Amino acid sequence: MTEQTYIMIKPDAVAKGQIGRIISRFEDAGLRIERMELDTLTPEHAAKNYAEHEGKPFYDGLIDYITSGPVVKMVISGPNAVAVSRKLMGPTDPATAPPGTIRGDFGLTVDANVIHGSDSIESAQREVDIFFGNSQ
Ligand code: DAT
Ligand code: MG
Repeated sequence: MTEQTYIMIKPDAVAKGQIGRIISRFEDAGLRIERMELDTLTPEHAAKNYAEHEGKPFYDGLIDYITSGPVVKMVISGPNAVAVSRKLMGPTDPATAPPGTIRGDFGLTVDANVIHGSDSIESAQREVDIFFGNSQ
């Protein structure tokens, strides 16, 4: 089933010049880029995106990091786009993400883990609306 998902290349990867190679992973898999924008997140947008993590020990650092420089915001679509994107990204911590995954190949530590991708169809709809919708 064709789905949409929200993908965001994080500030560390943008700063390291990895945008093109990361986008290629999605295109190589056959997924389609529907929307794309380079942008620096406001603390308000960052807080909305990461509301589920509020109160956790890493939350303040996560908000500081994700607003620290430009990110690439994307809407990506295709069959099973949510699950396929999560598979291409790999596990949350680049230290344990296998080679061949985006986090395994382009990152080192969990606090700067290269990329965000929605974890469910519901999250994807919410996140596309936060970053590309009228409520932006
Ligand atoms: P994911 O991004 O794989 O969905 P998550 O939703 O559990 O992972 O966490 C959101 C982000 O928060 C994650 O991409 C990086 C950061 N994070 C998670 N756990 C962390 C930790 N133990 N220390 C530092 N940052 C962490
Ligand atoms: Mg998550």
